[in-house]
Amino acid sequence: MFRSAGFSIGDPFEKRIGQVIKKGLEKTDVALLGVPWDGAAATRAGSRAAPKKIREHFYSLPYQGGFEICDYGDVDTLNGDPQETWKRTVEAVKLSVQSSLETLVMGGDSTSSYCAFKAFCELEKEPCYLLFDAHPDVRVEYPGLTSGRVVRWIREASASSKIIVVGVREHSNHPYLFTEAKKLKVEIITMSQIENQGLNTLLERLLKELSGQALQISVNMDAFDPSCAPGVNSPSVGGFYPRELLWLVEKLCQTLKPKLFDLVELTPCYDVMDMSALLAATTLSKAIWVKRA
Ligand SMILES: [Mn+2]
Repeated sequence: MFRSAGFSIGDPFEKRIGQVIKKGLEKTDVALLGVPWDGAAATRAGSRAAPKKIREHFYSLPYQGGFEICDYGDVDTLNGDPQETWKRTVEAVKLSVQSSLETLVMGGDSTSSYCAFKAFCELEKEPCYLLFDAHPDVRVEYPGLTSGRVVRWIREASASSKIIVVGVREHSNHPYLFTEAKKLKVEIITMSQIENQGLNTLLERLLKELSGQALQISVNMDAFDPSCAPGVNSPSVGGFYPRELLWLVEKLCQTLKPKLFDLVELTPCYDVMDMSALLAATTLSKAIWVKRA
């Protein structure tokens, strides 16, 4: 007589992720972890609401089978206390990576990705960091907290890790940032390069550069074009269309099997009819590579 909350489709042959996902902190194939914190968002705040919003859509996606999934919940973040929040995030991600084959982290601002990387460095020697982002995030200084320095911090956390940022738009970044990236040995692949060379060439290059190494993949939602993902902290036109980046994420994850995947800077209060939230949830689903026989 009653239907469970959140599920309006009653097809008995269908299972949604929300119907099979476990809760708590048990050993699992795929772990889901939220970081509801946006204290470093210098422009459009609101990504603290992202984990809740992404869950809503992620739980409603059809379960494809072949893996166990467990929702570890959200990090107990502290509004106004970045140091303690980051410390807790590092600990939570570390525990999650140790308890699963693959951890999916839902930010939060992009400092969630930095904390995830710090945790990963405690478990793996010089892990690679592949980021999809419109910006290189290597600012030298900035008044107050900003997510615009995250890639610089990642370099500081690991001097020799391979760091690649894909999808950067020249028109949204000052030229000095490209010089800084070079100094930091951060490889930048711009959207114009991708436009010229095509997606297949990009995929081949990334697979070649990253195969056989411990890897974290991060998707900043501003990597997508704002026409498809308006609900982000720092929109930049000329980005990936959903089909392109979903395809790349799926191919990369199936082959490289990253232990850690994060998605950051979805800002639900700037979204239009949840289109960015649904895209975020779908991106996470494409990142799942665990497949049991
Ligand atoms: Mn960005």
